[in-house]
Amino acid sequence: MSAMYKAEVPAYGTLMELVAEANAQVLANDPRLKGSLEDTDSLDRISEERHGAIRLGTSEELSMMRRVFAVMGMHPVGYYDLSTAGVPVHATAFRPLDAEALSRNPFRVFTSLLRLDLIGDAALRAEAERVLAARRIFSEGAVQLTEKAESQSGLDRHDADRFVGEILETFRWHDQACVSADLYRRLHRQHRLIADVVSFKGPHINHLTPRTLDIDAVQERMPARGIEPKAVVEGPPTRQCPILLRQTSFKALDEQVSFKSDEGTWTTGSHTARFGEIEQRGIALTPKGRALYDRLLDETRKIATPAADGSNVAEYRAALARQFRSFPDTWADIRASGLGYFTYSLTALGRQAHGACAEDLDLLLAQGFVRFDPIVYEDFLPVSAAGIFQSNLGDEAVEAFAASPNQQRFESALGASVLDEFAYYAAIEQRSIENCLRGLKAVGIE
Ligand code: OOG
Ligand code: NI
Repeated sequence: MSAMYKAEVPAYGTLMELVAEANAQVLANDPRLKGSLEDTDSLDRISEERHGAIRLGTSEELSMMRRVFAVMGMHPVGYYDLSTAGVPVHATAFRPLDAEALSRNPFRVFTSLLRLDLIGDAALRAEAERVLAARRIFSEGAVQLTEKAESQSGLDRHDADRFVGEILETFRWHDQACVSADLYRRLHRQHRLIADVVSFKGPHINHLTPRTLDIDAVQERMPARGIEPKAVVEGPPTRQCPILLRQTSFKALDEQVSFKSDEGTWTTGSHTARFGEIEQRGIALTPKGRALYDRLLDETRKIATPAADGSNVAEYRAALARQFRSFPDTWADIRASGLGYFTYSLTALGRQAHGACAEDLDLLLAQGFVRFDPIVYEDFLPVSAAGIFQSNLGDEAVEAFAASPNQQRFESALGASVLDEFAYYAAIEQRSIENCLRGLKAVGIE
């Protein structure tokens, strides 16, 4: 998919080069970071994609997509409602779940489902529904191999290769629209995103996102390489202890497409959908930490809401930095205030310790028997996601829909429930604590 996307969107290839350069520079300047990444991540894959995104039109497409991702060990985590931000979709992210699976495949797909129920114009809604109902986004082969994987719990090497080839077709770009220029225009006038989802044969991957070790550097260097970044980096400000997720993108490109007229002739037009993004991840926050994050971000945006034209970037950045001074910025403080999730493990000392009280974690930490490390946030942020959507849907003002999250409806379309991300991180933390305590008991500490 990466190779396909680079070939289709050359600016994305340039972004990948920029990321690789910036990452190499960070590693050259910081041998300690390099050492720790060597221990925990595969360094040779450091600059590779960590996520991508697609937008689906119907519940049938979403539930089939869930089955397809399940074949690849990717499962729906989290529910994101973007209606309040003026984007008529709700979403989840498909991703591997446990640490081992994530280290083999750290790739996620942010998957949105269009909400035609938020569209006021009933006639247009019916027309869009009709177009969507007629399309098939999966090849016969993809469906057959998915069924085969389900019935025999997996695929052999040969079938797995065929499966990847078939599924890749679903994510491919089609420059021939399946609607007329007139219908495209009407959908577009209703909302650009509706035109993007309804007008084409399939849910083209709309961006891929490599991991960067220095998002500020890449953001700054984009213009010199001829790519136009969105106005601001989404998420928390630059910090000593990174939290959650920071992301930015280059603006979607105008691409040539063609529309079919009733007489069967093709007319040329253009469509803006595809872009490139970069991300940098930090610690997963507890509900308390997340509430603090949401409050500080909200206060920042009351002072300065980032304007699409970049006119108040300096003001927004200053407000963000100022507000986030109230978010503790050492791992010890973040832990002590119960704001973040950590894994705990026995130190060399702990592995041979005698005479400690094995129930008091704080004491064990103070005695140097146990250490703690931040758990990386593997999910997404609705306000940031809305910012990424917006900057790639054009710069005109957006109407906000009334808040109408509907997780139940999303899950019924999906045909499964989504995993609660907080429960997921809490369980990893809890398991690590239990392992530590068991380890201490094993060396005779009660
Ligand atoms: C998805 C935007 C959300 C992210 O990184 O938060 C996203 C889209 O534009 O379809 O990918
Ligand atoms: Ni993204």
